[in-house]
Amino acid sequence: MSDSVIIIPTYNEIGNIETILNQIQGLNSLFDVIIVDDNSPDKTGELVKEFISKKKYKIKLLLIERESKNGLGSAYIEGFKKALSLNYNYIFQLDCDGSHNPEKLIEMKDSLNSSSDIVVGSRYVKGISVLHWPLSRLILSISANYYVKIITGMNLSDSTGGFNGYSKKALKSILKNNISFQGYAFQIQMKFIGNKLGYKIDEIPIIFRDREVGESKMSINIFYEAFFGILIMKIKSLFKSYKS
Ligand SMILES: Nc1nc2c(ncn2[C@@H]2O[C@H](COP(=O)(O)OP(=O)(O)O)[C@@H](O)[C@H]2O)c(=O)[nH]1
Ligand SMILES: [Mg+2]
Repeated sequence: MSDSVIIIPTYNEIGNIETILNQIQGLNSLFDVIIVDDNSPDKTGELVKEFISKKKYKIKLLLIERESKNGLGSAYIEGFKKALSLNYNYIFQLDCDGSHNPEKLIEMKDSLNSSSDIVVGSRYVKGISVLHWPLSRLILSISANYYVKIITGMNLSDSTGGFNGYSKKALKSILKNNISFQGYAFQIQMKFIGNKLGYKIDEIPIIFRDREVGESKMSINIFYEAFFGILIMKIKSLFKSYKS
């Protein structure tokens, strides 16, 4: 067992799951993987089960199966809790769709090991490193990040991204607080609480590529949740203290 684990939520990622696991296994450093699948109609979960039963991978691979599509945030919470119960020191998260290059995990782990408690893979820390996204989606993402910066006061250039890592201590205390969001707001809320609790956040430049296989689960509801939810989260934070 490695001291590090990657949580990967999946919903209809049959065309991507093998590629990402191959990439993770090919890294020079050892990372275990926990997949959280929401009973994907395309049978992503079944394929992972087959990988496990046939021992296709040398890395430790775990599958959490949930009954139905229940949102990214709650999938991550289940994966994070499992990782903490297994006592991993470093817990990472990334999308299954090829947008996040696992090679960056080595640098992210170094950061957690030496100087930070939370590490954020950032598309906007060094200009804009996004490939193949339609201009409309890029503008939305950049505007969202400005909005979050203004509302929350966090000094982060990419708070909506899903390529992040946490030390065991930071993750444990963040999860003691109520994490209520599901989409981009979830990614923001995790960092917001971490920041409130005084954990050191390091941003590492990443190159983000749009998925080539499968479909995005981004929806207008996820956008609304982020837009209004973050505002409410900020107002509530003025009257509450966070548990560490
Ligand atoms: N388990 C689970 N995974 C999800 C859910 N929604 C999205 N995902 C996964 O979360 C990751 C990011 O989702 P994606 O659709 O690529 O969002 P986008 O990158 O914002 O367009 C992918 O690995 C998806 O398969 C969900 O409700 N449940
Ligand atoms: Mg994606």
